Amino acid sequence: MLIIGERINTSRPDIKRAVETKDANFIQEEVRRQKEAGALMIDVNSGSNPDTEVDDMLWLIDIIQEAAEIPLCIDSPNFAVLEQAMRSARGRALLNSVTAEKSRYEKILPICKEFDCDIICLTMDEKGMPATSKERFEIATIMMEICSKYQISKDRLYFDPLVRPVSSEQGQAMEFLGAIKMMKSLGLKTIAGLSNVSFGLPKRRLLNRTFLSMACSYGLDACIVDPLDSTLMSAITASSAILGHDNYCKEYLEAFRAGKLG
Ligand code: THG
Repeated sequence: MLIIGERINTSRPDIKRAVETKDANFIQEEVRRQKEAGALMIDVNSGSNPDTEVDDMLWLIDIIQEAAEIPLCIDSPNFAVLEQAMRSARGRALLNSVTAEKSRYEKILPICKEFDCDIICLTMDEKGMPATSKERFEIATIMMEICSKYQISKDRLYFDPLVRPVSSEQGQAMEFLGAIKMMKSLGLKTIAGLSNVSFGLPKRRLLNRTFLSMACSYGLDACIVDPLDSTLMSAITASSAILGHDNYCKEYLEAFRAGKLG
């Protein structure tokens, strides 16, 4: 499982404050903690203030790269932010994200081609976010065709069927999982930010980790999560053992010995 740390996001008040006061130490500590907890990549989102999004993103990238050797997941709907961020990112960043909306992919896919990077495709189009697994899957196949016109191979793509809160629409979590299953049957890579599932409910972490375990069994390849949630990280390790992805349960046992199973 590719674990992407979600904490560097200006929608979180502590991060917003650190960006406004240019508190580099705070950000760098958050990066080191996520890496230490098992994040393999760091998501960076500075979208809470659109007026300063580009500058904030470039500042964040600089100080994150000063703190740790870890690939970045550049998280913005804004093409100008994505382009400038890709220029500053060391190594190969993951571009988060593009959709099947023409006005967006026309600008963003050429950047992916230029930087030869992996890219997250959100399964939404001009009509918005689809409700069923079938519609999500259909948008994914359309996006695959669009990307192939830009000579971007499907191995570069991670499809995100978009998690919606179970509190407002009870069928949606299963529609999401059904979409993962259909995508995996075509050999596509899948990704999700899980924590939307628990929006509006108490004990969010219980829902997040239960949903993540279920998504693992449907073949989810990557997730954007809080790696400091040790019970969630433990659920990933346990799921991997149960699914037969962990030979001799080596990683499970190592996590246990390191005192990491919560
Ligand atoms: N798909 C893709 N990118 C994404 C998302 C997605 N990027 C943004 C988001 N969703 C994933 N990132 C976050 C970052 C922070 C929070 C949720 C998702 C968040 N944090 C709360 C906090 O820190 O206060 C609470 C977390 C908790 O209760 O555990 O809400 O879906 N491609």
